[in-house]
Amino acid sequence: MNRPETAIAYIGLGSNLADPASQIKTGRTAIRALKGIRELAFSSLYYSFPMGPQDQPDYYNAVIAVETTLLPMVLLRALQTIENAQGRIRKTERWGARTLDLDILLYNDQIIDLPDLTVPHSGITDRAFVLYPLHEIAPDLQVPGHGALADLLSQCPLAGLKKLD
Ligand code: ROI
Repeated sequence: MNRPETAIAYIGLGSNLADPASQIKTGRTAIRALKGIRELAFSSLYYSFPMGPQDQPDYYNAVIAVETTLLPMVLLRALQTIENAQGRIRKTERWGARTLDLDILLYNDQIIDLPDLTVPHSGITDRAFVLYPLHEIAPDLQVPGHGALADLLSQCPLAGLKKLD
């Protein structure tokens, strides 16, 4: 049988509820356990103040790089299943607290614009908690439509982001 084509995807992990550091760890384990996914790299854990509404706990964030045979929408649904398994409750409020948020940041050099999925993720250009962990594991990346990751990072203040390990 032919080997299925693989892609390299970067996934952002974020949590600010119910022991965020262990939510991220459990999320990583669940991603690694998915069929059709192999972990290539995992960033340090980062701590940051909430972006958006301030009346919520601080966040922990990380980024994982994977090699995958899953197509983008299949990957998205698999990640949503993991979010739900970790008690994610989707509220009507935008930008509220969450036990686990998994975002596809990049999928090869693809630009995807679907109702449920935008790649590169919109936060990639100006969110320190996305850019810094991503740059840690992939310093030479080009972000389709936005140029070199290193240039985006150099324009993005740390804004209180702290690397934890
Ligand atoms: N703020 C931080 N610091 N980290 C996040 O992962 C994060 N995720 C979000 C919003 C609510 C926008 N703020 C965040 O979805």
